[in-house]
Amino acid sequence: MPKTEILIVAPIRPDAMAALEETYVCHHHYRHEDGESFLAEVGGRVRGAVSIGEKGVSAVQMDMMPNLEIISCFGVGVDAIDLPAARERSVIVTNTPDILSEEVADMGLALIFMTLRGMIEADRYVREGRWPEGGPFTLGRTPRGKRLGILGLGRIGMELARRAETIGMKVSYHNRTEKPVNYPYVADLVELARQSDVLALCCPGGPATHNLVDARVLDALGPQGWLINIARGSVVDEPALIAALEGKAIAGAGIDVFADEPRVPEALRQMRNVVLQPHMASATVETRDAMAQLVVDNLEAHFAGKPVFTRVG
Ligand code: NAP
Ligand code: 8YV
Repeated sequence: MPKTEILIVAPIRPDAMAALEETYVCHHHYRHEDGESFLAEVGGRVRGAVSIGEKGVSAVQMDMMPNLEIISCFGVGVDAIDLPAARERSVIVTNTPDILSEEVADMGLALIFMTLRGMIEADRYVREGRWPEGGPFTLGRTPRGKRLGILGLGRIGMELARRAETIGMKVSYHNRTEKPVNYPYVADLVELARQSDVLALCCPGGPATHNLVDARVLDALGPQGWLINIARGSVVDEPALIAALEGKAIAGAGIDVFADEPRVPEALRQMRNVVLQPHMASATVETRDAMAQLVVDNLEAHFAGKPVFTRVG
């Protein structure tokens, strides 16, 4: 029987790629400068696509793959996939929830520490040999006793909440709907920011959350407040964030995700009260391997005529 043909929008982990190569004819979209011409050439034969959170699959690309049955996404966030277009075309979309939640929450906690304790700046202080002359480094702030507001108390938000509790933070949250949890629910995001010392973003990206964190939210967070973003860059009005940091309307920020990745505004890169990470909250060998295996498993289940493991929607 001829092998099923799939599109690889972006490569995933080596073992998973080897498994995909063995089972399918893989068309490597990312290897082609002119991806559209490449898709025009192979798209008609493609029945499955592997993509990653940052790249997704557009409606135009789906149109170029009229026999597409499934998009298996490496990542839990599917905001880059045109979901309505997939639904219209009866294309199944799968993602990689749960298995990355703890890793991503760890990054949230690490960003809280690194930001409040000024650890990256302190590291520079030592490396640049400024310690002998400069003496003790500027004191940081403790997270203990501080109020953590979580925007998006889902799988990742809950893991962050648990971690924050263990270091003595007081957690409250905002979602569109209240959850049966012991953390106080705040129905209004501006109010949550007002009641928080640290505001951590853990919600999905996409149109519903676009620029949800704007100047009003940042003003409410206030000059003693920190913003942590492990969600998506699109959730924050980035120019407003830069203005808030420059004007000391907030104290600092720890940011893993940006509006136009991998480009990060020069202004943010120059700030000393900001900790920046290159979208790597889930980026450990163990977690990325588990995510990649789930991508493979979802494809395998689908093409074996079985239900997929983690269908979106
Ligand atoms: P999840 O379990 O679906 O949780 C999302 C939470 O956000 C839910 O509690 C949801 O509650 C809330 N939410 C959704 N839309 C909202 C809105 N418009 N306003 C307020 N709250 C809203 O998702 P998850 O698995 O925790 O993942 C969350 C997101 O983290 C992903 O979608 C992805 O963008 C991001 N992520 C980032 C990285 C990274 O590398 N930095 C890694 C993994 C995931 P309601 O439905 O009640 O509103
Ligand atoms: C990954 C993510 O960076 O799961 C997500 O939504 O953003 C991250 O885990 C990405 O999807 C894989 O490149």
